Amino acid sequence: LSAFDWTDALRLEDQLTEDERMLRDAAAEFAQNTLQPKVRDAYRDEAVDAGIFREMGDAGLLGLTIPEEYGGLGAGYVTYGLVAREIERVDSGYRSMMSVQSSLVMYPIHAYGSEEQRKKYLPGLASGELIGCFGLTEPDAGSDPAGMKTRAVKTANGYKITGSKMWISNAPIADVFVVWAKSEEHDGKIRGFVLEKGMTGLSAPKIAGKMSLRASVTGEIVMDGVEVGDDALLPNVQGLKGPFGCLNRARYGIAWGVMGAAEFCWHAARTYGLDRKQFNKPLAQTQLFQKKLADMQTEITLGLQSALQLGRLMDAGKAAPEMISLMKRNNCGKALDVARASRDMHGGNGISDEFHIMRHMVNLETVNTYEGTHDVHALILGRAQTGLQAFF
Ligand code: TGC
Ligand code: FAD
Repeated sequence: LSAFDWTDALRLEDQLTEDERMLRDAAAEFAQNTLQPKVRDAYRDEAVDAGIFREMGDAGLLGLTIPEEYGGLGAGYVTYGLVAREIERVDSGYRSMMSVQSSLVMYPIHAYGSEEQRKKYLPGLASGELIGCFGLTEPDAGSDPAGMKTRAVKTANGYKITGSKMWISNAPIADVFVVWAKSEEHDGKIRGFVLEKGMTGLSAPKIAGKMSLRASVTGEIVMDGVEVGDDALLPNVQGLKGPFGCLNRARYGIAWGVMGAAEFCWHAARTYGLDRKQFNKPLAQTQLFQKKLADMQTEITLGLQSALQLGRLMDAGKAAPEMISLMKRNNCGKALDVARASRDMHGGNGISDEFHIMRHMVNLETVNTYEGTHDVHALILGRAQTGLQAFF
C-alpha cells in the first residue's frame, strides 16, 4: 500500500490528464496571484472590479469550452470544473463572474446563436473586453421561471421587449445581455434575445445591501419597450430547455467550485487548530476538532471524486440533468456545512475578514440558492425517481 496524502485522499490528481493539470495549475496561479490579494477589500467595500474580466480573459479562463475559432480554448468540462474550483477557492463571487460569462452568456450564443452572433460577440467575451449577463429570474418568477412576465412583441423588423429581471449577476457592468422572454410571435414560447448596453429603454440598476457575494455585482434588468432587430433573437432554441441548457453547464461548474471554497475552509481550520493552543495543547489535538476535520476531508473527497465522474460523463456526452442536480445540491450543501464548521473552529477569529472563512460561509448561502435552490434540486431528483412532480 502507498502513503496517504491527507489533501488528496483518493488520488484525484492521478486521474487527471497532463493538459488538465496544466490548465488547472495556471488557473491556481492566477487565482492566488491576481485574485486573492484583491478579495478582502473588494468584499469589505462591496466593490466589483470590472478589470477582472480582462485579467481572466488574458489568462484564458473565459469560455474555456468554446472552440478556439471564437476565442475559447476548446477544453473539456473536467478542465472547466478544475478551473472553477481554483477560482472559488478564493471567492464564490469571482467564480460567479467567470461562470456567468462562460456558461450563461458564451455558451448560449455559441449553441443557439447564428454565425453572425457568434462572430460578433464571442471573441470580445472571451478576451473579457465585453462583459455578459444572463437574465432569467424575475421579481415574481425565481424557482418557477415558466412564470416569467417579460414579453417580446413582433415589430416590423424586430421585437419590442418589456419586463424586468431580478438578481442578475454582472448586470450593472454588462455590455451584452442574454435575456429570456415569452414571444407572442412564437405562441408565447420562451425565446432568448441578445441585448446591448445603451439600447433605449434598457437599464440595469445595482442591487445594494447584499450580505453575500459582495465581490460580484448583482442588479436588475429593466426593459421598458426595448426595440431590437430580428438579429437579436437566438434562432436555434425555443422553450425552457434554452435557459436550462445553459444552467446545466453552470450548475456543473458550481459543483466543482464550491469544493474549492470548502477546501479553503478545511485547510484553514486544520492550520488554525495546529497553531492555536488552549488548555496547554493545540486545538487540533482534541477529539472533537479531529472529528470535524475528518468529516470535512470525507465530504470534500467524495464531492470532488463525484464531480470528476460527472465531468467525465459530460465530456463523453453521457451526463443527464438529474446527475447535475444531484451534484449541485450535494456539493453546495456540504460546502456550506464545512464553512460553518470552520467558522466555529476559528472561534472569534472566524468572524474576521482577515481569516476569510465567514466570507466563504456567507457566499455559499447564495450559491446554495442560485441556479436552483437546494430544495428545488431535491424535487427534481424526487420527480426522477417517483415519476411524480411535487412543484405544484
Ligand atoms: P419542466 O416541465 O421540468 O421542463 C420544461 C422544459 O425544459 C426542459 N428541461 C431541461 N432541458 C435541459 N436541461 C434541463 N436541466 C432541463 N430541465 C427541464 C424539459 O425537458 C422541458 O422541455 P420541453 O421541450 O418538454 O418543453 O419545467 P418546470 O417548469 O416544471 O420546471 C421546474 C423546475 C423547478 C425544475 C425548474 O423550473 C428549475 O430548475 N427551477 C430553478 C430555476 C433556476 O435554476 N434558476 C436559475 C436562474 S440563473 C442563476 O441563478 C444564475 S446565478 C449565476 C452565477 O452568478 O453564478
Ligand atoms: P423562490 O423561488 O421564491 O424560493 C424561496 C424558497 O422557497 C426557497 O427555499 C425555495 O427552495 C422554496 N421553494 C420554491 N418553490 C418551491 C416548491 N415548489 N416546493 C418547495 N419549496 C419551494 N438569476 C438569473 O437569472 N441570473 C443571474 O445571473 C442570477 N444571479 C444571482 C445572483 C445572486 C447573488 C442571487 C442571490 C441570485 C441570483 N439569481 C440569478 C437568481 C436565483 O437563481 C434565484 O434567487 C433562485 O432561482 C431562487 O429564486 P427566488 O429567489 O425567487 O426564490
